[in-house]
Amino acid sequence: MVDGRLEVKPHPDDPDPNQIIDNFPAALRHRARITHPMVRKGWLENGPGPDQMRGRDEFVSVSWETALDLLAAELRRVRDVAGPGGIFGGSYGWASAGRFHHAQSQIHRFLTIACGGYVGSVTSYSSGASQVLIPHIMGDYEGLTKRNVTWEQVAEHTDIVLAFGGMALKNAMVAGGGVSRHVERGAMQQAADRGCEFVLASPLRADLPDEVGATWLPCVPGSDTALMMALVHTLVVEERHDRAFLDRYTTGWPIFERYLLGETDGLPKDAEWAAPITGIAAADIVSLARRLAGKRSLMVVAHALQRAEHGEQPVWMGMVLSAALGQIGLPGGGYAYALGAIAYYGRRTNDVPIPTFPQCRNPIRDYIPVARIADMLLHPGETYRFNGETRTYPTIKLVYWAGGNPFHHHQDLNRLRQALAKLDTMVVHESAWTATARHADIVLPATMTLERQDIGASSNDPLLIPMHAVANPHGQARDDYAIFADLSERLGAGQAFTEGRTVREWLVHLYEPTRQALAENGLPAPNFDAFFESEGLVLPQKPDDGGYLRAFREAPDTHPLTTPSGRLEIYSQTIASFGEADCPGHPTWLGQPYVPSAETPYVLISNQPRTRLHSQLDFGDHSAAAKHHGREVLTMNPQDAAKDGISEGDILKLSNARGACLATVRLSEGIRGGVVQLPTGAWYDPEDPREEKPLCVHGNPNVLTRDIGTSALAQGCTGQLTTVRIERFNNPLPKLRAFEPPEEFLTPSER
Ligand SMILES: Nc1nc2c(c(=O)[nH]1)N[C@H]1C(S)=C(S)[C@@H](COP(=O)(O)OP(=O)(O)OC[C@H]3O[C@@H](n4cnc5c(=O)[nH]c(N)nc54)[C@H](O)[C@@H]3O)O[C@H]1N2
Ligand SMILES: Nc1nc2c(c(=O)[nH]1)N[C@H]1C(S)=C(S)[C@@H](COP(=O)(O)OP(=O)(O)OC[C@H]3O[C@@H](n4cnc5c(=O)[nH]c(N)nc54)[C@H](O)[C@@H]3O)O[C@H]1N2
Ligand SMILES: [Mo]
Repeated sequence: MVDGRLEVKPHPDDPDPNQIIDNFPAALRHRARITHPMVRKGWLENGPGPDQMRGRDEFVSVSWETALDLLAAELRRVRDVAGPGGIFGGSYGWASAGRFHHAQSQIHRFLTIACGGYVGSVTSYSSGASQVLIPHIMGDYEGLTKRNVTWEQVAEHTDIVLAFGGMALKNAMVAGGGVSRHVERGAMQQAADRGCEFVLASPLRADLPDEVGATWLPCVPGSDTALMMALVHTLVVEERHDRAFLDRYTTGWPIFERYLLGETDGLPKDAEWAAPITGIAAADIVSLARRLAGKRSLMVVAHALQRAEHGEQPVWMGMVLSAALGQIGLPGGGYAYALGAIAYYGRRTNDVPIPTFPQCRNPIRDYIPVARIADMLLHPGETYRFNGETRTYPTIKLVYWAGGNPFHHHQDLNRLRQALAKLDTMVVHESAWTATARHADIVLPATMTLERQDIGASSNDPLLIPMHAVANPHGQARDDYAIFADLSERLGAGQAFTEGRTVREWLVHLYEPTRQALAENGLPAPNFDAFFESEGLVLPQKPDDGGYLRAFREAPDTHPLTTPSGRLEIYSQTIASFGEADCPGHPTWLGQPYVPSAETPYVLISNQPRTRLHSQLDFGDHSAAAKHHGREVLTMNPQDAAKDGISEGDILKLSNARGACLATVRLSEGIRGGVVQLPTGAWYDPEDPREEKPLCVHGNPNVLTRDIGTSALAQGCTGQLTTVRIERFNNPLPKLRAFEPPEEFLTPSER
């Protein structure tokens, strides 16, 4: 703190600091922060039950005592009438960097210990399709993303990088648990200086940094599988594919090859076939295939590609392309799925455990694939397919959220509002008035990272960071831990939840396994106090050994993959056995799900925001500075704009059958024609919340996206792409209220 004002600085050793941290100073005491426990008026007056007023009602400020008494009684009621299986505690979200105050761990531990469990969720919004697919076809998902080709290897060994969806520097600014050094720009620059060629297949040129001088293939969104097939087709017909690799390390190639060559369906997947689908000239595809062959090539597939309908296909086909090139398992070569998407990829892994708050084993075995929440609430008791099983949606009475923002992460927000109306009760811990908080019945103000002590750590970053409280809690905000401790007390499980420890005592306790492992390895192992007073502790890391793919390449018989065949599965017997309707048994072009029409002529990309982490601190200075008239900025190609009579800076209305939002427009030659891009993260701000499909006046793309799974195999989120209509908005600009606690929210003393 300097003169009472918070100053934030990057780590002194960071070669390429990010500016997202500039959101902190203004956010700390912003009026969007929640100051008191609040209860929705209708819930307070009428008690729990389905209510269309959720998100449309007023709030009443209550004391902590009252809020916790009401909530404990409601949790007891739900547990008694529905059992813990009536509570949804999936509570998906990134929360904050500290490992003790990690909200997901806190809420899961609380629900397990004090409520007897909860219905949870599996997989993530990040990689819902690949997390289910990869174990069937390659093996361990974590190992593939976190212990595979590193930036060090790229800098030193790679000859050609083909990145589908790119490796945008904006994305590697962040990592769960924190990141001490941003190495991505330097590593790519070093590779380029050495002569490594970079090729970007993406509708957005900014998906690779200018420094690497990439060849840009501005492909049609959703068409990557076809592009990859045409590359492999070219390799095969020109006999440039690595037959020996395919024979030794893969299974099912002959089945796939027949499909590829058109022997099964009469349709060769060649460059001529792919050109109109992908928007990339056949000659360019053929030339690229030739440049890839016989070199240390690295295929990168961004998470984004699988956050779309049929999202499994490009991930699987990316593996097949890499296998056909024969470089998997070599330094700097093969398949680096999701490299660059988050700063904990492409790094070495730590060789000692990092602190983890124990969640305890949830006795309720029921769960949903995380992105199916609205389906679950709208269709209790109905069946759905997931990873080869037919499952039944549970009947949920109460939803409890801490550390996530479904009004950021979920698709088709107007449908989500309908789903939430079905609940008896919705509880949210939040530090700010997100739309999720506004749709809750009980809102409990939570502290921010800057207001509490913690330990920052990530399994792929060597720096263990003491996190000191630099400010007092805002208003009456409390730590999630303190809230859950008091609730546990009321539910007769106080001691079991806290184990009698204060926050400081927990930090000491959680630090101990790391300290012990350091001591056992004969390394400096400072006690907790010494660590906490230090600038941070550098942890030992495993060698850059290429992980399980390297081991498999070197000795496939003694280090088989964990797939059923022990090999890379180009054809998966397991997936085929689930049935064609779930997912075909090998990568297949299933058609383009995002076809522009007269009604919705543009394909919308809603990707990760450059100026913030998801929706977090959207009210901070750095995020605010990038908006225009307070609205999120849409990027559009100048030719498209001219055709539609749109000029730079205009206010636009984006709409489709699901909803509508406003945005301002920036014109750029760096985006493919027919495609527009609006980042995620602007807070949902309905012009008239009473309407069924109100206009979001701020620019949240999830009012437009479709709430449907990637496939019946993985049921992943499909938020990245949709189709929209765009027109100039000529009405007076509606007022922004996303960051205003409406007057009704004020306590009598504040009025
Ligand atoms: N259209 C579209 N949608 C997408 C995506 C996309 O590409 N396109 N991407 C998806 C992806 S990859 C992801 S990971 C999700 C991200 O979705 P989320 O992780 O849900 O998004 P965040 O904004 O990080 O939400 C975290 C919330 O937790 C709160 N919080 C932070 N720390 C604490 C704490 O200590 N305690 C409590 N109680 N609260 C805290 C923050 O204020 C914030 O509101 O979005 C997904 N949604
Ligand atoms: N600054 C910042 N960084 C972040 C995050 C954040 O919120 N802010 N979130 C983090 C999280 S949780 C995650 S999971 C990762 C997500 O990592 P990704 O999902 O990979 O990131 P996105 O930015 O959503 O998408 C990357 C790019 O893919 C391109 N793309 C979209 N659709 C297609 C397609 O069909 N084909 C091709 N070839 N390209 C396509 C888009 O142009 C987009 O810019 O990012 C992480 N990094
Ligand atoms: Mo994510």
